[in-house]
Amino acid sequence: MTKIRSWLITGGAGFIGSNFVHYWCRQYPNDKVVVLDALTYAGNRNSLVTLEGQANYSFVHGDITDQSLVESLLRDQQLGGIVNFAAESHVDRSITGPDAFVSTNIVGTHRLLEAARKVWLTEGMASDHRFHQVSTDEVYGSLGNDDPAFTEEHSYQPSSPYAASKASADHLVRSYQHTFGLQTTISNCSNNYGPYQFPEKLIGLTICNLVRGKALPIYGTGKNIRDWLFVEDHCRGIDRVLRAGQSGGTYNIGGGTELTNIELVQRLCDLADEVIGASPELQARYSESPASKGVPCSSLIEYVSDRPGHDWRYAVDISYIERELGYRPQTNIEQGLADTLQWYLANESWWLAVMDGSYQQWIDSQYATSDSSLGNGQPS
Ligand code: NAD
Ligand code: TDX
Repeated sequence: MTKIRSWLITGGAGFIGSNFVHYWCRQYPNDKVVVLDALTYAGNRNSLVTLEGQANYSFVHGDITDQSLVESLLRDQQLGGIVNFAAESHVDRSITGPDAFVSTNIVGTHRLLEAARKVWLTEGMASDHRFHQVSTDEVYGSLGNDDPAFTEEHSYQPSSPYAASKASADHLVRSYQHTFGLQTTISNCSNNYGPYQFPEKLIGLTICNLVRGKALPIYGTGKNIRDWLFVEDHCRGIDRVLRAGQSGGTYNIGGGTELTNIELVQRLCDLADEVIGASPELQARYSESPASKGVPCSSLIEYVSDRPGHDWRYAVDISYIERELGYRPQTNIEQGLADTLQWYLANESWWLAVMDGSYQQWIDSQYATSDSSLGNGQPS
């Protein structure tokens, strides 16, 4: 069991990071939490606004590639743990602009490791310390329909620049544990969904588009499969790893619900038809939604060109973390989707504010330049 009570949470203004900061401050109100975030397009300080002013919480606007900043935070604030959520996280963006992925995901992780090594090991500040890397199942590559789910022993076969950058970071983390004795853990999780997700990923995008009567783009055949994990379950999983995981350990965290993309979008459409259809207040607020006009939201579904190199299927085997640390997801997909839809319906000001002009331009450019010759990512 860890004795660490003071944490640097990098990328804490992003989707999973902000959910984790709320979770941690609720669970462990006496712990010190310092958030370091560069506030890229995906970072939003508003997601943490309810914590502002709390004695044990502080926010630092800065970059994880700034090693001297990280060193002084660890030293001056006497921080014994780092949980690294900071990343460029969207696969589509890694295809159009991989440089930022190399800089933040690889170089940034390396700078954090160096800062931790210097302050905790060389200067000897923290004999009990922990560097936790939040990683992804995408490092393992793509599965066929009948393949067994990814275990921790699965070889690394990343397909996209995003996945390759996360794989590199994982290797660096392991090398610092093996070579220098830094106490590290890694968790590789499946697709998260829930509140505060920037609406460029499938679930957030689908909800924000269907309430505005905008197209719901489905890449390729829509038959690619993802394993969906409610973000609060992910936070619980990381909690287990931080408190009881072995240094040098890797833990897969999955949600246990595999769906094709089209099944998932259809479920969200059906749910929105029901929820908005039953509420005159929501119909007035979201008057452009088909659900407000008695038309199914699924009428907005549009099949578009596939993502280049699109991984076919992800599925995570959670038996190791279940056996070792007692982790199990607690939120089933019905409840998780219903809660997520309710959150976006109630927080329109949050997602309208994050979807600024530059984001909309980027989305528009994706569809203007999509190339149908790139294949549908089905396994051969
Ligand atoms: P996100 O894109 O929503 O948030 C990333 C955060 O990192 C933002 O707040 C951003 O401002 C910050 N950031 C980016 N570059 C930075 C830099 N150089 N210095 C400091 N801060 C920086 O991402 P997310 O979906 O919350 O993902 C969090 C982590 O979980 C990432 O490491 C991602 O690879 C991993 N992950 C995400 C998912 C998922 O489904 N979203 C699944 C598996 C793993
Ligand atoms: O508009 C869309 N239409 C569509 O069909 C979008 C945005 C996505 N998709 C498809 C592509 C994927 O098969 O939906 C699936 C999910 O796509 P994303 O939400 O972009 O997630 P994915 O590419 O699976 O990667 C996610 O999970 C692993 C996160 O973005 C990563 O950060 C994480 O590591």
